[in-house]
Amino acid sequence: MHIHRYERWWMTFGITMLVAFLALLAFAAVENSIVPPSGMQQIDPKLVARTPPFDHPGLRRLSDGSYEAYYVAQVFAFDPPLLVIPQDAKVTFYVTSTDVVHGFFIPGTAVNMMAVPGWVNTQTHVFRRAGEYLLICHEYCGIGHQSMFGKIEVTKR
Ligand SMILES: [Cu+2]
Repeated sequence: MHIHRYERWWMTFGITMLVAFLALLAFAAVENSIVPPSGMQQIDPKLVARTPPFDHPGLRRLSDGSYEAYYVAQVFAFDPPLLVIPQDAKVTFYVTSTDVVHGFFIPGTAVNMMAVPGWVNTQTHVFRRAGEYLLICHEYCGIGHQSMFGKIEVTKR
C-alpha cells in the first residue's frame, strides 16, 4: 500500500503530538501528585450517632485558627441546622449520611458534595463574604427533600 509522503508526515506529526501530550499528562500527574480519590474515610452508617466526632456534629476550632465542621445528613435535615462562623474563616466540611444519598451544596461557593452513607466526604472553603448562606440538599432523597436545608451564618470580623 502506497502512502503519500505528505500523508505520512501528517500521521507522524499526529502520533508524535499524541505521545507528547500523553507524556506531558503523565508527567504533570506524577509531578503534582494528582491521583484519583482514594483513602476516603469510611464510617458505619448505623453507628454514626455513636462514632466520634459525628456523635456531636458541629463546628470545631483548630489550633491554627481554621475550623472543622462535622455534618450528618439524614431524611430530611442537616445536623447541625445552623452554623455560625466568622468572616474569612477556613472551614473544612466533613459530611456523611445515616440513611440515603443526600446532596450538600452551598450556593455561592464551590462547596458541592454528596453525603453518602458509609463514607465521609470532605471539602474546604474560605468564607470571604459575611452574610447568610443556604445549605441545601440537591440530591432527591425522598418525599421531604424540598424541605431539607440548613443555614450558615458568616459574621463580620
Ligand atoms: Cu434531598
